[in-house]
Amino acid sequence: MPRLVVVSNRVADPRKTAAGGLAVALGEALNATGGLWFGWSGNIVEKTDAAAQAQPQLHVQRAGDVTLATVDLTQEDHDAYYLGYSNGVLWPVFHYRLDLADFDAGYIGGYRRVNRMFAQQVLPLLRPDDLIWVHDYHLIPLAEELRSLGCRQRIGFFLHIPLPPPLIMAAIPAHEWLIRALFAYDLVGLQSQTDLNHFARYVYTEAQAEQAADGRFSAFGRELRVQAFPIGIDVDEFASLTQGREAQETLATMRDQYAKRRLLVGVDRLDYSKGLPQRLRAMRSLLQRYPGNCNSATLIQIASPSRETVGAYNDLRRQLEGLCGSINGNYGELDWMPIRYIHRTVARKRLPGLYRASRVALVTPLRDGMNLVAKEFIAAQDEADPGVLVLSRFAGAAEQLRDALLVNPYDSDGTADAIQHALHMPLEERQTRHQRLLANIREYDVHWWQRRFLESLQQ
Ligand code: GDG
Repeated sequence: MPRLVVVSNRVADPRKTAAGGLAVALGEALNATGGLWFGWSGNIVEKTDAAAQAQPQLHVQRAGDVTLATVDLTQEDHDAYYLGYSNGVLWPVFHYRLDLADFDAGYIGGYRRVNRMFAQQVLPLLRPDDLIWVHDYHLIPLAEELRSLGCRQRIGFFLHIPLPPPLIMAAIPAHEWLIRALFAYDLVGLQSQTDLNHFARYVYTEAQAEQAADGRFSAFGRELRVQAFPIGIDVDEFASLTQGREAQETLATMRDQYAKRRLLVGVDRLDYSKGLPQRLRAMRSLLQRYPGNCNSATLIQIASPSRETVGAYNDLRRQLEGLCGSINGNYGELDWMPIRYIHRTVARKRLPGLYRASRVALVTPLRDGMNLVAKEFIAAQDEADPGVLVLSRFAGAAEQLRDALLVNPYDSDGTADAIQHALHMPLEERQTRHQRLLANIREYDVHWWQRRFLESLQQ
């Protein structure tokens, strides 16, 4: 197996469990080949005259057999590349939120500049037979930049977020440039069949692609393979976290506090793609339409802080605070509140205990590439008495997890009906659904994802 080089916006030390399943899986692949992981250090440096001329300094660190190489960003590059183009244009548009996109013409220059700088910095670290795997929307033009510097190695790209339909994509002024840049890769991986269909429609309608056979597309005078590789979790790692001390402690506390009540759980980054206001409205509708849940059902919603310097995220935070206040104010009792909203990050080791204590998980994004929380909830359940997953049909995970209760998150009454169904589902049906869901996430786990992508890239 050739050496693996991973490039992503951020680099994580794969030996730390806080890093999560993706870092662990990439770390495993990197470890197997003594690989290299390159990306932004997370540091922002002031631009000095000297620094403006010179290339940024490379920080190199060993993590077991893996080399971690990172670079700092200047404030200006960070604002244009990360906040501006990646999270102010690509993130909202790829999640169908044209209303939230900020098409400031200045951002794209920073996006290109940082991609070029990444290419220049990583190039001298490469060996001739390396396999390069680039991750996510921050780095779409990286292969193009590497090719222009003479890089001939195989380069694959995985998009973790959805690829929108052509007419949504076309709202981005540089949409053709972005799709053309994908054609500098040897392989592009997407999360779902839906994303793959969108890509095919785009290249047929907007780029006059000639024909596609077994995932091959020709356009812009080049050929590219595009396939769906739905990402999974490390089911065994998550199941063993569930048996850990922190998770068991959390489970015991939750069971104790909610002994006679029903617990629902939501765990998300505080992001407008996750459908949080709609979820709270569905809870309100549940209390209105099924008053038996008053004084009984509680949703614990963890909303971990994310991208707080982007304006839309602050607006969302205020909206959630208002909704929680009004629902709790209207329905709460001296000893019961329908919503427990926590705007903080909870330790990863505690999450399985919270999932296991909950009868129902609400995973209701308006659009999501995959959604790993849905899979973590399944992995953490007690097979003898499992909880029920209520899942948005707009999450990539809905293509695989057909035994969840699929909902339209924009329809708060319909979602409330599904929650009521979930809360009262007989044990036998819960077990049957859970067995099938668990079999699915076991078969398509994160190791499968990583292996399939790399095998395909090597072909
Ligand atoms: C992108 C795509 C795709 C969340 N809050 C806390 C916490 N988390 C962890 C969860 C889960 C992860 O973060 C979130 O993963 P998701 O898949 O749900 O969503 P994104 O962050 O948007 O990820 C997504 C994914 O990439 C992978 O390809 O599935 O569609 O948008 O693991 O558990 N972890 C801890 N505390 C928290 O408060 N420790």
